[in-house]
Amino acid sequence: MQSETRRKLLELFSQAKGDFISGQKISEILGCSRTAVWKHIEDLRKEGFELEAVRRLGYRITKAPDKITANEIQFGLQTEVLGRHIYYEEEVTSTQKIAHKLAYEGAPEGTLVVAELQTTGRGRLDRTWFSPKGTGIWMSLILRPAIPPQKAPQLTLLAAVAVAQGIQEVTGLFPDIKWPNDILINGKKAVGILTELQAESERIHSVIIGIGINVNQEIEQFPEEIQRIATSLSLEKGEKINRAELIKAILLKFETLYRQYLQHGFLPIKLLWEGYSVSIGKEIIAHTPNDSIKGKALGITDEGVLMLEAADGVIHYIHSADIEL
Ligand code: BT5
Repeated sequence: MQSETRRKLLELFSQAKGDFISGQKISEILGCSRTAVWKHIEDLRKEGFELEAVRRLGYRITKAPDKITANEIQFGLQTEVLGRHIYYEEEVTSTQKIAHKLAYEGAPEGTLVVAELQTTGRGRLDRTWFSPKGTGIWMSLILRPAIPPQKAPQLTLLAAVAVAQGIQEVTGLFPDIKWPNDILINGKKAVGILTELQAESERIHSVIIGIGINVNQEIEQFPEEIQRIATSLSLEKGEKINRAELIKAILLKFETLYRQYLQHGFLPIKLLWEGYSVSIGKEIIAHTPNDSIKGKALGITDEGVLMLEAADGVIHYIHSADIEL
């Protein structure tokens, strides 16, 4: 099916919100014959959509497939900017890499790169991010905010809140955020976020927000070295979760928070972030590339920097570290 026709058809079903649409109406809107409509419906079935067909009433979608192609994500997506351009691949090295290239070539704000499998998914400091096929969400979002480069880390925290809110809405689970970029469920890591910049000294060209979410993995699907620290949403929830639904929810939360941020600054985001934080008020150890500092996490500054009070009363301002709880 031509992608434009398919997009229109999915849009129609999306607007119908689960109600039937008559074959007649579909053929009028798509500008094709009833036989062609029937063929399009068969194509959707082959792609994994479940459709009900009832004489005189028409067709309705009863279940969307657990795929995360542009169509599945855009089907019912309520955002205006985020995810309006989607670049989907079955297999990539890293969605970050592709997003960097697209951003450099001028891709518009909100462009989303998403893949079923990453062969060399990466974390911070060139660490590996395990991204097995078909079980998780591996995506990178291109933003072009008019903010100074030093404020970009705030967007990591904003992303964490958006993902936490999205997870909470779709699964009912209660996520915790571990500063700066991990989301934990019941103490285990389910999400990692990686923020990268294309910038000059004073000006951001683009921010690439990489989000990795373990959605439907079983525990054996994690490499042994992370089985004790990692989890997936389905393991915690006890049932499989539709990935496209989760992406849509996260994009909508993200867009709302991002608008607030651009209009009112970081403070509203900070307050929401604190509501999810597990580290604040606790004794923690911050491992930085040169040092490990033990102390009490007092909170984050208005810039998103972690404040740590060491035993000698000195307050350390931590811009980037791994936190041990
Ligand atoms: C992160 O790094 O947590 C950021 C991860 C970002 C991944 C996304 S996926 C889409 C986009 N494309 C990419 O290539 N990356 C982004 P960090 O805080 O450095 O944590 C990395 C550490 O988490 C590793 O050293 C492992 O210990 C652990 N880890 C690796 N894969 C994991 C997984 N799937 N689930 C939980 N923990 C994992």
